[in-house]
Amino acid sequence: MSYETILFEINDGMARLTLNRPEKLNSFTVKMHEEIRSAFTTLEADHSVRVLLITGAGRGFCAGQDLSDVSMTSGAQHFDLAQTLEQNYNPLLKRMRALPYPIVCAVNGVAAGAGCNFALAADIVIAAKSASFIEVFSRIGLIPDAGGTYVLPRLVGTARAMALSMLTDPVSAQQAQDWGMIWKCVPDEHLQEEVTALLRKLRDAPTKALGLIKRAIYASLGNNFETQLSLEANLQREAGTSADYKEGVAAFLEKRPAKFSGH
Ligand code: LHQ
Repeated sequence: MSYETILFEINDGMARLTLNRPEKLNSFTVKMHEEIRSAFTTLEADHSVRVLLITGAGRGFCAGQDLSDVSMTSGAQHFDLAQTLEQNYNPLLKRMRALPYPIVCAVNGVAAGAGCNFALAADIVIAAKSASFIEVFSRIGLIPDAGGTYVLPRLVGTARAMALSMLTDPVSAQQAQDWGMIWKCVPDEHLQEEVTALLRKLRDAPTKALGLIKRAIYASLGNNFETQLSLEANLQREAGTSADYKEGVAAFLEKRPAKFSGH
């Protein structure tokens, strides 16, 4: 299928979704949401995929909601923003959580508003040194959405989450790395090669285990210790029945590199 606002391809177990409205810093429109939905439907049906990359075309990653897209932001007095979130953003964030393999976000430039929180919803975030993260919402009288008020305090603590949301100061990629808001930041000229290496490593990993790790770690944010220990036991039971567990142990004992199938 060909798209107008995104690029989407699946190759060799690796899926790549590129937000592609560079002249508007890849801000979200209704059309872009429709196309992302369609890409996710493809991803959910294609069991060959073992890792997803999300990135942006051009100098920005994503400037959040396109404020000129009247179908979502109309100046009409009674336009219901909750409806826009329930229809477009929230289902996307839930689908990202539910994908049973890692999502890497390569933040190539500014990530603002819903674009910032969309990036932070990925499982591993790597950013170019020149990129920045801005919880820009209160500049236009809104609160952080797209999961921001959930994920941000968990990543950086309430003090920073509060100030970033109220003051809307940009966070540099370096600062984001130092605060533990993202996995790492790399020099701009190394982003592509670092991302390619990361994607290959994740693609060749025991995918089933990575999917279970994702479930366990996200569940831990809402669980108490006892519940989490039980969950670990259950998920480990599942991991222990995988072909990749057998292969991992055999490869260790035979002193050879493991060749994981993802099953
Ligand atoms: C844009 C945008 C943009 C349209 C840059 N829209 N054109 C959810 C539910 C429903 C409604 C409301 O919101 C939400 C969630 C949200 O995401 S709310 C937050 C929406 N986003 C923003 O408020 C960010 C607006 N953008 C900016 O503040 C700046 O563009 C940043 C700081 C991201 C980057 O600044 P610069 O690097 O100086 O770039 P620029 O401002 O010159 O932008 C380049 C072009 O992109 C420019 O167009 P032009 O035709 O003048 O070249 C901008 O108008 C356009 N653009 N963001 N969100």
